[in-house]
Amino acid sequence: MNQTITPELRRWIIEQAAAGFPPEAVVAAMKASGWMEDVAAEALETTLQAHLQEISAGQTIRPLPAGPARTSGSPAKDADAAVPEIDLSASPREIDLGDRKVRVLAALRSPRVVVIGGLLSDAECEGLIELARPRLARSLTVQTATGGEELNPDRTSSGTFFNRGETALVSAIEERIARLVQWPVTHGEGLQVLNYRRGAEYKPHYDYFDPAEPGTPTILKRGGQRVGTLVMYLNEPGQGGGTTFPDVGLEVAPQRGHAVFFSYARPHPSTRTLHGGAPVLAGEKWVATKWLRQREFR
Ligand code: PD2
Ligand code: ZN
Repeated sequence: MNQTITPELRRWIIEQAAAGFPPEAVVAAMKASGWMEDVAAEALETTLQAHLQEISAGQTIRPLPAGPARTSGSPAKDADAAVPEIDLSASPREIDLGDRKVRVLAALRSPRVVVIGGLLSDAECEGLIELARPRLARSLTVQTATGGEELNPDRTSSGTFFNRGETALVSAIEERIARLVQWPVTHGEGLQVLNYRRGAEYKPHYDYFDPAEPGTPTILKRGGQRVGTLVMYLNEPGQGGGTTFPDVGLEVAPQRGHAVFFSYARPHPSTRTLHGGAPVLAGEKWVATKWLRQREFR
């Protein structure tokens, strides 16, 4: 079957989303009418991404809620669909963040991935590692079944969290990130620093909280969903340790001071933001991760 996105299908997808149907329901309806699931998910994602771009470019005034129907009185720009975003509208090679100029090394539209060079100086990378080293503990992940935390065998790194603004260095980095991704400092979780030894990895996962898990509503009370991630490389492993995006066959090489940013407007695999930390084959790997929430994270 030739499965192309016709204007009629595009209109239908937008209507479904505008009526408040969740992405899973739209994909299920497309599957029921003969679409293959991955093709349907991709059609949904590209259509909604393009529609959001049109809205922000002022080409249409039609609001488009992604997920639950809008409650009256909420702002015209759909808060649920808003995501952190690096401004690439002028195809910049370099972005001046005030205290530092960074380079745009590569960008992908779907999934939204941007690779940034020179976000952190060598001294900042060293500084974060030395702050984190004495407080490393085996990494926990948020347990969506309960909202608590658990040791996760898929994640063999050690790590620690900093409070937002915990030191002047942490604060300067957080403010630079906020300017880069145009998202308030207050909407970010505390920086997490991770250390992977040889053989350690972080198996592919999504960073958003699974809406189907019973613990998710509790987690979402604090700042809503995660909508974006910035992974910053603090050193260079001898070999391995790239950040992979299996859905699109992308691997970002860990280079000191560089960062990979990705965003996800919906907590759904159609965002194609499945990603992992490939095993470290030689040496060790240090990263700092900033997760961005929909709303203020207190
Ligand atoms: O260290 C990484 O490359 C990595 C990969 C996947 C980090 C994260 N996820 C994360 O911190 O969420
Ligand atoms: Zn991750």
